[in-house]
Amino acid sequence: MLVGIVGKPNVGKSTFFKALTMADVEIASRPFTTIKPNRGIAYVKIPCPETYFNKKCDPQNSSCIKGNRFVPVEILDVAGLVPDAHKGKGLGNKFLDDLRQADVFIHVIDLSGKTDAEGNEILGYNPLNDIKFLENELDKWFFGIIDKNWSNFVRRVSITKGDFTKEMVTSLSGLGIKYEHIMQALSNLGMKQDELKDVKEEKLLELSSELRKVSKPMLILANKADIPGSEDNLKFLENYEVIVCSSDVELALREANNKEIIDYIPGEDKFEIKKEVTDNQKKALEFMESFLKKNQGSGAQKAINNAVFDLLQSIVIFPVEDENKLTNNKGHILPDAFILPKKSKAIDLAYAIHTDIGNGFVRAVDCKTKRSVGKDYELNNGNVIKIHSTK
Ligand SMILES: Nc1nc2c(ncn2[C@@H]2O[C@H](COP(=O)(O)OP(=O)(O)OP(=O)(O)O)[C@@H](O)[C@H]2O)c(=O)[nH]1
Ligand SMILES: [Mg+2]
Repeated sequence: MLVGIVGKPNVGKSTFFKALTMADVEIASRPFTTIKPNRGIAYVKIPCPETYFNKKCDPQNSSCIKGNRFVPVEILDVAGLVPDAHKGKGLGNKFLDDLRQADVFIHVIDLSGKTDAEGNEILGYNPLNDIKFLENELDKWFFGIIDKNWSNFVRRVSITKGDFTKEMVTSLSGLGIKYEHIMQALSNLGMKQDELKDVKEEKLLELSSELRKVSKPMLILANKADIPGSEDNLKFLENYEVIVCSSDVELALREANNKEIIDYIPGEDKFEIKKEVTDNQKKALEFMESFLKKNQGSGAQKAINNAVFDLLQSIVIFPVEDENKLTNNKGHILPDAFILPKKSKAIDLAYAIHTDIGNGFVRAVDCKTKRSVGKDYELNNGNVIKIHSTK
């Protein structure tokens, strides 16, 4: 699973990325600080089943802090996009190709309104402009790729007489477009599959835009909300669901936590001071404390969770090999956490663990209820599952 961070320059994309990954990346108050993409690992947060079972876990592919399991997802931070990027302005939009395989986008905007369309300092900029232009640039990017392939692919289907939609999936797989995305886009546009053959440019633009929306759903991160007056700009964004965030606060808290100045669990709306602090540190911590209280957290953890669990409709499952001890074959308790699509079945988990385990599937056990279940058992977020297999 890949989460892509997009937005105009100088809004805090790399700050958000750094806060989530703690990777050492460049941050500066000027446009185009990031040129080459930053790839890293962020973590979604869910309750760890160790609490339910009253057993201390020993995570192997994830980590656990005080009953909170943090499960890795890949995240990519790219250069800033400016209006008319598709015509080559700024750094152009070629670099978006790094995001072709992204499953979801987090669009970072500057809620404070202190950066213009190109990321230069200004006062009173309406952040609604950020949303409109970015959607347009992403659509043009998608259209550029789809349009380039379209005539070739219409010709190919007319020769092979193959299924148009299936051919389209093959031809667009580079953009991470799946069969169900095409069906969803057609349905949203009220189009039938047969109409695809005769699509003209204007309709193709519409179709590209719809495919962009369904194959890469996007959430809006209203960043820099710690800057006084930012909240006034929320009124411009009423038609959008946004997550209010201060990546700066999240980054400072995680750094203070790493230095053991405070005890902070990402996503919480509070922290504890562990050491004696200077007056300046105290002031900064008090400010951050009030930001967390007011916004139920910094917004950064909420954003990554929302992208993965709400927009992408994912669940986390904990497979174990020993259903009584809840261990793997090395004795690690609740070792792994797998991210799967919502409505996944026991058999899907078996295949996610290993093809052989899937092929040899006999039954599964839901370790919370101790119930034996079949391959069609629909999994729920947080389930702990043992798969019995002949392999
Ligand atoms: N007050 C405040 N400043 C922030 C926040 N997030 C980022 N900044 C500042 O905004 C400036 C730009 O941050 P970056 O993370 O480099 O922005 P970017 O979007 O990656 O910029 P480009 O790579 O140039 O596209 C820096 O001075 C950051 O310290 C925030 O939440 N609050
Ligand atoms: Mg950057």
